[in-house]
Amino acid sequence: MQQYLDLVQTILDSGSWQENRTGVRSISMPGAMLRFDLQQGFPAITTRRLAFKSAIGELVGFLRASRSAAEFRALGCKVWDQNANENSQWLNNPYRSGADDLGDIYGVQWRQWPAYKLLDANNIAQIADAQQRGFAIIARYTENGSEKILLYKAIDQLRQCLDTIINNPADRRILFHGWNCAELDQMALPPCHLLYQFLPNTTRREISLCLYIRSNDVGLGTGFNLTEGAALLHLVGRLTGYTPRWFTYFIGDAHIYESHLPMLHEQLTRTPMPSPQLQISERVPDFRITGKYEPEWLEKIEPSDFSLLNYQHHAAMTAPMAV
Ligand code: UFP
Repeated sequence: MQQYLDLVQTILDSGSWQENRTGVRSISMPGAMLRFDLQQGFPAITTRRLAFKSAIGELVGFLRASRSAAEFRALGCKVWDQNANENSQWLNNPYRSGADDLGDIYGVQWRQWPAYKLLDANNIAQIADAQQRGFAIIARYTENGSEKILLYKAIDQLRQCLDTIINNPADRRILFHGWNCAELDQMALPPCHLLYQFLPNTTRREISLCLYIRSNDVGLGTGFNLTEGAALLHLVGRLTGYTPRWFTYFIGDAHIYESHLPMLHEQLTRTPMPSPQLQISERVPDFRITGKYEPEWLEKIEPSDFSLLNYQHHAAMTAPMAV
């Protein structure tokens, strides 16, 4: 994980101080990229202890479209508690439905992106096409003398990605997006990691992932987000019969909060240790062994299905999260 330390050093050397909504200043740098060959190991931070179980719990919550901090806690991840129950903007948001509610965050968009179509009632071809794609008619009304039909569908973007990896792996459109502009006002936090693109290589039976993060807290967030992205790529590879290979991680605003500086300065004095390996439990079917495509494992997966083998790391350290 020298790459992580290099990123920290580059931000310290070339970034500049910026104010932001959290009230904790940060040193920020526009644009950064990390790239990992997952065949060389799992991109776990080793210069302090990674909260692996918490990161995996969060990923599993996203896979289940969780929208409650209580659900994340039950999965072993406490990072949403503050955003659900202490973030004053969210507490006053009319869409918040009570304690622990997070709104339509990440997983809701990944698995249930709400999609509406408003069509002219006399356009039979469009209506038939939409229905064939799973849209259901939810209302009819007349506007200026012409009849309109409103249709709705919750789009499972992640499931569609897996289906395409199986049925049309040459496709260059295998991606899912978290940035639903129409619903940003209904989320405790607009998504940071927001664009995931899968790139299967049928010749080598390898699959890669490009992930774009608009805003990344390099002290606390990056280690977490790297773990989740790499674990997701491993899981998608298992369910579709591909070996996970390149994980490319793009950051828009790469920043270090002032309160994280002592922790990161200490990490820079430490020598990274060899990367661990990720193991997904045997109960999760390997497409290459069973020959059966079982995407329902996206919801059946449990945090305990992921383990980190041979994880060596320096002493644990922590710093406060800026909320
Ligand atoms: N943040 C991350 N990764 C995440 C996540 C949040 O780094 O997965 F959900 C950090 C980035 C930033 C803050 O420091 O949380 C979000 O604030 P903003 O929306 O103002 O960018």
